[in-house]
Amino acid sequence: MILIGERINAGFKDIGAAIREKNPTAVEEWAKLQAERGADYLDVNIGAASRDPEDMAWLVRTAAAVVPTKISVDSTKIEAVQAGLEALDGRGCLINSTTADPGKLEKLIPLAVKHDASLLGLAMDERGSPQNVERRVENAAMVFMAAIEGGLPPERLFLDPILMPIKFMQEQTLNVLDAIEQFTHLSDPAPHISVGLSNVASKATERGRINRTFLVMAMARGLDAVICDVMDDELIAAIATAELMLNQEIYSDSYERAFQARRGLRRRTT
Ligand code: THG
Repeated sequence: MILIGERINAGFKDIGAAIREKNPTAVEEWAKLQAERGADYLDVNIGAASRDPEDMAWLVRTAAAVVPTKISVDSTKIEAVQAGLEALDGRGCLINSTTADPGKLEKLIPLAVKHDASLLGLAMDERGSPQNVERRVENAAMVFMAAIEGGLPPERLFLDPILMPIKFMQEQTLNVLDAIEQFTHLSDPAPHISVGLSNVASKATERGRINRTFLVMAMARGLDAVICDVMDDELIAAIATAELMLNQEIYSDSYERAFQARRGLRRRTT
């Protein structure tokens, strides 16, 4: 699994305040904590409240200064994405995200190519969030074809079927699982398939259990990347175990430690 740490997001109070005050402390701390837990990418999101691309440049620079981890530049605004990419030092990064909207594709695909970045495409379009499997597959296929034509190979493309809160849109959870499986048939090798995991448990009780259970089910259908709370040890253990079930890793009695070692995972002793 490709793990993308969700925590540097203005939706969290400490990060929102850090951005407003340009105080790097909380951002640096969460960058280090998530990197220590083996995150492959740090998702960096300035939130809906900020319109200023310079906020994204600051947030990316602040996180990237303290860890070598790749950055997922998360914004719906093209100007903010561009500012984030320009603030980076050429390390691998992920543009999060485009939609199937042709106006976005024609700007963001060349931007990904220019910066050697990967690109995440949400399976939605100008008409909004998809309510069924067919619309998700249609939008994902649109992103996929535009990416290939634009020079981005499947290995640099992530498709996101748009996971919604089970509390409010219960029937969409199953649609997301079906869409994931459909996405795996787009090409061989398939593009990466990713979700924003914590969406599913939004406003629910038992958030941890809902997140963990959905993730394992989604891995069985072909999910190979996830934006999630990498500090959740039970979630990480479930991922390590699911990788065994899917025959992606060889069984050993110490498979959890092997998983952690592969990721260079360290625990803080202080
Ligand atoms: N797809 C893609 N990118 C995404 C998402 C997605 N980026 C943002 C989001 N969705 C993924 N990140 C989060 C981060 C936090 C939460 C959910 C998704 C979250 N926050 C708490 C809540 O909503 O209850 C509130 C935070 C707090 O405790 O203050 O759950 O789907 N490509």
